[in-house]
This record gives sequence, C-alpha cells and structure tokens, in this order.
Amino acid sequence: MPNPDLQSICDAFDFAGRCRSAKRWGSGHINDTWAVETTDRRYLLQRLNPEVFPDPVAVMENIRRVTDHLAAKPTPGTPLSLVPSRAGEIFHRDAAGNTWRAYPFIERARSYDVVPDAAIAREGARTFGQFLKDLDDLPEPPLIEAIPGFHHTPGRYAEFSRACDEDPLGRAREVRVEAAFARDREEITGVLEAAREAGEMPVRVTHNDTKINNVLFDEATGEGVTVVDLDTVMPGVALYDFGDLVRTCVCPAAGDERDLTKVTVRPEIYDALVEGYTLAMGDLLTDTERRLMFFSATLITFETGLRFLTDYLRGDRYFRTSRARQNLDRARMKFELVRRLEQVDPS
Ligand code: ADP
Ligand code: GN1
Ligand code: MG
Repeated sequence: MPNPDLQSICDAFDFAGRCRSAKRWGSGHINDTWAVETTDRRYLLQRLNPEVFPDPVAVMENIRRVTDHLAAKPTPGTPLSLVPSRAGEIFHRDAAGNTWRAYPFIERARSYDVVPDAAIAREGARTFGQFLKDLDDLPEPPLIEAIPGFHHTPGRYAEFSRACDEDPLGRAREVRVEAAFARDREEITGVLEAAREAGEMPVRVTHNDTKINNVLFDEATGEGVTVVDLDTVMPGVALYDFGDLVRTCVCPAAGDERDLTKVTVRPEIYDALVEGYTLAMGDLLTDTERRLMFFSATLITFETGLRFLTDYLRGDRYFRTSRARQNLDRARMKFELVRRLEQVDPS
C-alpha cells in the first residue's frame, strides 16, 4: 500500500505523549506493522489486511475477548492489551476504510524467526501451550471464525487443485514437479479432520498461526513473555497449533530458502517442543492428540506449502512478497521439509 498518513492515524489513538517516529516492524506476511515512538513510550500499530480479513470487526471483537480473558489470568508475563482509539473504540477506521489497531509495545522482549536452541523451542512451546490452557475456560459464545476453513487441509487441497485447473497466469507448467508432489499426498489431508469428526480431538480456542515469531521472549532471561498475532484466534484443534510450531522451529533454514540442502530436521528441537507443549497442556491433550503430534507437523507443513503454491499460481495475491517467485520458493522449502519429516517420522 502507499505510505499512509501515519500522523493522523496515531492522532486517532489514545497514545501517551506526542508521536515522534514510526518505523516498519516485524517480518509478517499479512498485516502492515509499525513501531511508533511517542515522547513517552512505544506502541505497535497495525493495519489489518482487508483482503485476508474481510470482517475486521469480528477479528477485533475476538481479540478484545481474548485479551480481556488473558489479562485476568495469573500467568506470569505481559499479556497483550489493546490501546483504545480516542473515540473509545478497540480499533480506528480511516477515511479509506482501513482498520487500524494498536498495542502497547512490549519492551525488553524479542522474537525469533529461526529458533537458536532447544531451550527457546521448549519455552516457545510452553508459552503457546499455556495460551491454550488459559483460554480453555473462555465463556460462551464461541469466537467468530474470522477466516472460515483456515486449517481445513482438504479444503486447502481443493483450492490448490482449482488453482492448477484455472491456471490464470500460465504458471502451472513451471510447478509440475511440486504439483505432482502434492497430488501424491492428497490422502493425508483428511487425517486430522477425521479424528476431529470422530470426537477424538476437541475443538478449543486455538491460535492458528503459531509461527515461533509470534511469541515474545524476555531478552534477559529467555522466558516467554506473551503470545502475539491474535488475528486468527478462533475455534480449532490444538494439533494445528502444535504442528505449525514444529514447522517453524525444527528447521534451521529460512522459510524461502532456495538451497534445499539446508532444509533439515533437528530432532532435539522437536523433543523440546513436545516437552514444553505437554508440560503446559498437561492432561488437556487427548491420547489421539499425543499420538498424532509428529504427524501434525508433516500435515501443517504440507498445508502451508499448498497455500504458498496456490498463491503463486494465482499471482501472489495473499502472501506479501519482496521478490519474484518468492511464494514458489516458500512452497518448495515447505515441501522439502515435508519430505524430511516423512523420513524421520517415528510412527
Ligand atoms: P503479522 O501478522 O504481520 O505477522 P504480528 O502481529 O505478528 O504481525 O507482529 C509482527 C512482529 O512484531 C512480531 O513477530 C513481533 O516480533 C512484534 N510484535 C508484535 N506485537 C508486539 C508488541 N505488542 N510489542 C512488541 N513487539 C511486538
Ligand atoms: C501468515 O503473518 P504471518 O507471517 O504471521 C499466515 C499463516 C502462515 C504464515 C506462513 C492470517 O502468517 O497462516 O502459516 O504466514 N497468516 C494468515 O509463513 O494467513
Ligand atoms: Mg506474526
């Protein structure tokens, strides 16, 4: 998007002090994020991606309920809290119809795009597990499904098939190898959904975007401070969260790495993730969930690869890119990781 008038956006929020500067922040693929510095403190300001979130009011209402609920829990750390607009709303709508929201910036904390060691993996998993546990008693009604079918892998596969058939940009020829890889694995897409339908995996309040860079860690102690990126918190199953965490932690390579020899699986990181997640979730996890933990990583990695490949076929309309073929490289990296996970699958 063109540079927005950030001064007037900042003026719309109930910030302490006068705005001094704003700089682009984070490495997310969806929203636009700035760290805003006022004369008093910092804030994290975000513009929601309108193509991804057609109902921003539902997203913000979910976030309000979740942050209020978490703020009342005794869990150590710093829970996220929304900064109200000067009009007293939980978001600000600008003249162009964009939805903006702000959080106090959590200082002396950091996120990791690539996990450096097992201790960070364990703590990240524990923090995500605790997040689910704390939301287990969120009062009715259920949160709104802000993106219907977000982790319905068979649905993601169907979208991929459609994109191959429609091939609006003539890119299908270029991805024949990847498409064949995907077709060979169609049968795994329904495994978690079948367990859910059989009642073996409860539908809970889940995060649904558990990339490791969505946890903030205390810079000094390495302890998990809070879970961020709450746009997709909605009803779901815990294994999609756990699997996505494994996807973004076990491999030391970047998400768009082109040298696929760097795409490896670090078993000690996987073990640390299981330890941290089960420590926090305790007896909330069912036997079926425990049994399918490793598989969930393969499945969600496959699903994410499908999503990147679909977006490449459709002209890179969903995931932000900074160079040509980046979504194809992201898809290839994910499929290579699927291959590696299949090789070490203990089941
Ligand atoms: P995106 O949806 O684009 O991934 P996020 O909400 O995850 O956006 O924010 C991007 C990055 O900004 C995060 O990975 C995290 O490092 C950082 N971040 C998010 N919220 C805060 C906050 N309240 N305080 C400090 N840093 C934050
Ligand atoms: C997106 O914005 P970010 O990078 O946290 C996406 C996730 C994908 C991820 C892949 C709302 O998350 O589902 O797994 O990219 N978020 C949405 O890197 O689609
Ligand atoms: Mg994020």
